[in-house]
Amino acid sequence: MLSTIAPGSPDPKHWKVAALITPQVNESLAAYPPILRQILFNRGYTTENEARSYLQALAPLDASPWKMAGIEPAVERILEALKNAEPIAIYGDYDVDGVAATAILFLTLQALGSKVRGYIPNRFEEGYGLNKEALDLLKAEGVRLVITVDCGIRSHEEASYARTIGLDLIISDHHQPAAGELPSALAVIDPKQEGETYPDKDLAGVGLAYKLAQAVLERRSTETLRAEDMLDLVALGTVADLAPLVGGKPFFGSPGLAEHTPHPETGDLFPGSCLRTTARADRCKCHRIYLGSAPECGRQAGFGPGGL
Ligand SMILES: [Mn+2]
Repeated sequence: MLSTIAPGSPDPKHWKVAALITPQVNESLAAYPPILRQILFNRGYTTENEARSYLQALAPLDASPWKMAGIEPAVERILEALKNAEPIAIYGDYDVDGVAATAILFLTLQALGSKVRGYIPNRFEEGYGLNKEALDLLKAEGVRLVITVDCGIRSHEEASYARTIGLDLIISDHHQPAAGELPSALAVIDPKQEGETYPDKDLAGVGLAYKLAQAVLERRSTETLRAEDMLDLVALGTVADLAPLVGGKPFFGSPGLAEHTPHPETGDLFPGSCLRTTARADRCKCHRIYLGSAPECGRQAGFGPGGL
């Protein structure tokens, strides 16, 4: 009863207590100490196999990029652009997830010999997401294919506009689509779209960019870059975006942090060389990314001129 709370006293706490492990799961996780069993259960790991691959940070077997809706037509179009040497733009976002996602596809397409550029909209002048002026600018530069990362799923009007000015658009975004129709794009990759059966619905924008890069590199490999070389960027974007570290993400996080491949080439791409900061912070842990590299990267990205 509200009247029982003295004026000025803090609101009473409302604890949300997670469900207790079921006897059946308790039995199948018997190899682990009780407290770990309960934590595993709370995170959705209910069998010995699932628990082991989670704890060992292995990639889940069912996480092939080809299981994602939109990947196949997206890869087809990217390969066509590579074959015809068409200029490609990666249209990102100014937050850490968006910048890291842009860097992943930039590095991938650059390694495959593409004329690729990153585009990060200016936080203050352009705001979040696709905008028509930026699309006009890219078109005027000769870009034929625009790939969004971490944005675009609600840009219905801009997607139609891209079509009218002759730009092909691939949307990759992890945000919730609006009810009803998806934007009209050549391909839409979003684990939250209706009918999507891909198991990990909580990938950050950078996780989706990685999945797309992985699929492209499976079809057109190069000696200069492996998808796994970019796991540090996946770790950075995932942790910064507070995406839950379940599903395929421990796999992203663990080798990414352990290998920590520097990407000096991305340093020149983004304002303040924010991604160099990440490369320097070797042997870092999630909390060091979250409290160290990510805020620095976030502070520096998005304050530069739109377009980069
Ligand atoms: Mn994001």
